[in-house]
Parts: sequence; structure tokens; C-alpha cells
Amino acid sequence: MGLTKEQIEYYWEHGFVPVPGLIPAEQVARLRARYDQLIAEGPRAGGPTPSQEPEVAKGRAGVAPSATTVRKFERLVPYESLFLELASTPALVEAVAALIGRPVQVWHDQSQLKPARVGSAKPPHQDNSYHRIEPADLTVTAWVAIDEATLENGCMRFIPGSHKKGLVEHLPLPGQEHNLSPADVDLSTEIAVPCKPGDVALFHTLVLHHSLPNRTDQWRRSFICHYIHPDAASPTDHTRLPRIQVSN
Ligand SMILES: O=C(O)CCC(=O)C(=O)O
Repeated sequence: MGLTKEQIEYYWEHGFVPVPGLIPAEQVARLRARYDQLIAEGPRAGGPTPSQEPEVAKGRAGVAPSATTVRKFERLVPYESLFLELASTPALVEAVAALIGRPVQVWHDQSQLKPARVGSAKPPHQDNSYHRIEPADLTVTAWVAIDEATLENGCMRFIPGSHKKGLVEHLPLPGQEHNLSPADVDLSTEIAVPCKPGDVALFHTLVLHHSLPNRTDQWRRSFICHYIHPDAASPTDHTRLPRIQVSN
């Protein structure tokens, strides 16, 4: 299916584009069930390790770390068939290929799970502050809503056009070298992107973005896949698992 001409133009102009209904409901239901299992199982040898909400882990959130306070998984695609299936979903790969060309490879993936009530904000940042991929136009992040993402539970927010200015000079938050203080970023033009389960936000590695805390009683879980074209590279490549090609 790919993207329409209008969606492609919107992406290059704004640095992101929402794509509703890209992942079928039945597939999202299976993913939600697998997240429930992974979260309940906790750490296991040879498998992905969940990490806790930072304030909960530090004992500063008034609740003990548990399955209901898991914040993040790194790298499910190399280990979990359902997540490889998700990253390889034809409609998603076609949409990515419309932005970065073929073949499409998975470079990295993560799952940002904002637990009910204690799910914290993700401060403003640019993914390429972490990734340092060049050329930056040959990588794109796909943010996939597993649960509904709303204004109340911390949907994604983008600063439109910020990808055109390159990596921003910044004073990072103390102890978080890639995250900016919201006070240092002009958020006045930001666009919030609420998503239904299965909706995807595709965004440029240089666009400034952030998300607010989860103030609700429900999870706000997202799967995030960083795709790359073979002509792009990062100085961190040698520390990473091999890329996984998901298109011809
Ligand atoms: O899911 C979120 O709330 C934040 C995700 C994010 O900032 C990212 O993928 O870079």
C-alpha cells in the first residue's frame, strides 16, 4: 500500500506523519497478549529483560517495582517471532520504503510501556542524538500504538519542522545526556498525535518529540522500530546486533 503523495509530503515537511490503521486489529490483539505475558514473566535467561519505571526503581514513586510498573523492553524483534512479524508487516514496510527506499532493514527496536499512573514523561529529544545515523534521511522510526494513546495517557508529541535544523545544541538533563529539559525547548508549535491501537506514527530521526506522563488507570504501550537503508551507517553499528532485512 505504501503512503500517499500527501502523506510523503507531510512527512518531509513536518518530520513525522500519522498513518491510521496500519496494523490489523487481530495482530495487535496477539501483540497485546504477548506483552501481558512478557511483563508477567519478568527477566529470564536468554530473553528480553524488562526495565522498571526509573522513579519506581529508585523507590521514589510510592509503589514497589512489579509487573505493573515495567517501563521498557529493548530488542524484541531478534528474539520474538510475533515482533519480527510486526516489524515485517507488509503495509508497514511499504510505508517505510516510501520514505527511505529499498531494501528496508531493522536497525533497532524498543518498547516504551507507560504503566498506569506511574508512567513517566519522556523528555524532548531527537533520536539521532542517540543513534548518530548518517545520512539521517535514510532512517525512520515507526511508533506503533499497542493500546490507545491519548492526551491523558501520554501520546506522542512532535515539534513540526524541527528535523530540518539538524542536531540541536543542547544542555542535556542531568544524568540524561540525550534528553532536553522541556523548559529549553519551544513546545508552542507541538502537534499531539493520539493513536488508536494499530495506528503508526512514522518520524524522522532528527524531529524533536516527547510524551507526557500517563495519568490514567490503563497501560499506554508502544512498539518502536528504527528502520534503516543499507547505505546508512552509525558509529555504534559495531556494538549492535546484525540488521534484519525485511524487504527486497
Ligand atoms: O513512547 C514514548 O512515549 C516515547 C518514545 C520516544 O520518544 C522515541 O521512540 O524516541
